[in-house]
Amino acid sequence: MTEAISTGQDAQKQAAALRAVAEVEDGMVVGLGSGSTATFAIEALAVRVAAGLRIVGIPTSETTARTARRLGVPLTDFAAHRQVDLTIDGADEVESETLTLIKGRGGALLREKIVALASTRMIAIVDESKLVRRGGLQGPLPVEIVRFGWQTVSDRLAAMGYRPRLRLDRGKPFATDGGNYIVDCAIPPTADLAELDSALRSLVGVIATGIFFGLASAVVVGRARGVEILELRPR
Ligand code: A5P
Repeated sequence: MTEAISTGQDAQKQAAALRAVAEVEDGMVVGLGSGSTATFAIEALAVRVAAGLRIVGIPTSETTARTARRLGVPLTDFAAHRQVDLTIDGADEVESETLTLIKGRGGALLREKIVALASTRMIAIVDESKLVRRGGLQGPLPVEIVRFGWQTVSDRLAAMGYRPRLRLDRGKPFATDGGNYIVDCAIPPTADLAELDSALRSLVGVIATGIFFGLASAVVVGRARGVEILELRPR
């Protein structure tokens, strides 16, 4: 029997996931995030479901839907449930002061945002390496764009100075679950993320950006010595 070796980072992801899953209550509609940290949450949820917890999940990607089905977490969709009680999802970066998230480097983006927007609460779960002072500077900002004329959308982003690069998968354009493309952009270090999100979304052909502004109600951070919960301080 082989056993996966849990790295320190994985242990932190798993600890954050377990803490967030403790917030799930009987009868909830739960948004199921995408990525390695969210997978730990689905696994923890599956254990609770096997023990009798009654919930239904709305997956944020086809990969997540497959994982949930394999583990026995019942799924639903927006046709049956318009409102999600609690979404638990990972993030690529978390601004520790504002709880603004950068997401989408794993390729699930638009669906994650739709589920987050439909959620009463969203808990982001991360290991401590994801915490930053300013978001969008540790890596590119994913921007989901339509396929038709993507070159022209990309040209306009380039003219605005964002140095877009079409994301590739084995030499071909990477397609999201919705069949769209992603361009990874470089953003200026001084950019106001809320304004940038709005400016990018105003371009015809841009569908969504990886800036999740005002969506996380809390962030659970797995740290070497346990978990920390970040919530916005009242202004
Ligand atoms: C998926 O595209 C992303 O938004 C993920 O939430 C993000 O990439 C975090 O993934 P990990 O938990 O694997 O780091």
